[in-house]
Amino acid sequence: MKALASIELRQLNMDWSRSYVMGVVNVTPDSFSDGGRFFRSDDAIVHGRGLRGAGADILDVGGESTRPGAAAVSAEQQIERVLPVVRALAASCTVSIDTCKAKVAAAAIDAGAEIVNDVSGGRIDPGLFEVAAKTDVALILGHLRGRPENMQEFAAYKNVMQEVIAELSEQVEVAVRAGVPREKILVDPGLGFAKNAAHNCEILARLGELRSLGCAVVIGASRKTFLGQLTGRASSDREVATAAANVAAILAGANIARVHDVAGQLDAVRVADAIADGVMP
Ligand code: PMM
Repeated sequence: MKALASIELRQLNMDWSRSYVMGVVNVTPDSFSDGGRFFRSDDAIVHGRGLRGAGADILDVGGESTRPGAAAVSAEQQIERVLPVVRALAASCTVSIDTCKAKVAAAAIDAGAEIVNDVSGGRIDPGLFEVAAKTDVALILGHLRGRPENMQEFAAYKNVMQEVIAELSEQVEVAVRAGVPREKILVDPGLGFAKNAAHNCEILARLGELRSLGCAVVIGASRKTFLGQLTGRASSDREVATAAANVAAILAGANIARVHDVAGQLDAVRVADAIADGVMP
């Protein structure tokens, strides 16, 4: 398979010689996994700096919860929540903006974000492709069917990995036609987004197939519901389960792990990288 092109950002050169860790900074009152603990922007900034200190390569700032059934948040409200946080954190770390909305992406890029992380892969607001094309940011396209408020109604597949790859491939091509450089596009199979626990496990087992798209792969398993279903544990007690999923994902070909507990997951990522180096020539 062709080697992945590196993605060079202002403060980070992702050359894929190792895996990268993206720390989650939710500025929402209702994210399922950190329960709105960082809703005030000052708290979110302190939290983001802590994740950076713990070794995060990227801080993923989001102002809209995408948990199943979550209500949409207007672009204006998202901008009000995330902008001070993006501005403060981008001064010393690579920041991605977690949004499905073009207006929010544009405002966050103005404030210093260098990656747009869209869990809908541009399906909710295709204007996001033009914003990414004009600004030369990196773009993470996630796989989602429907919208966060109704996505679980669409969790039906004959062959989940094949369908995820086909649907992500369509979005990659739309992005390229809109002017986003192919080498700046990353893909994410969207664990939990229109998927049940069995779908998520099959995706993790077959993650290597996603590499056929020629893009770096992002994985977001951290504290998700399916890990609770597998272990019986509450979201605050899923770090071991998260580590297991991250190691499996990295050994199968993931390049970036999106996590809440950077310090803990960094250990798992480093071990997975060493094992991957050991078995891959
Ligand atoms: N999951 C959530 C939010 N953003 N972004 C990417 N790229 N991949 C994911 O799996 C993902 C994401 C939802 O989780 P949270 O509420 O714990 O942030």
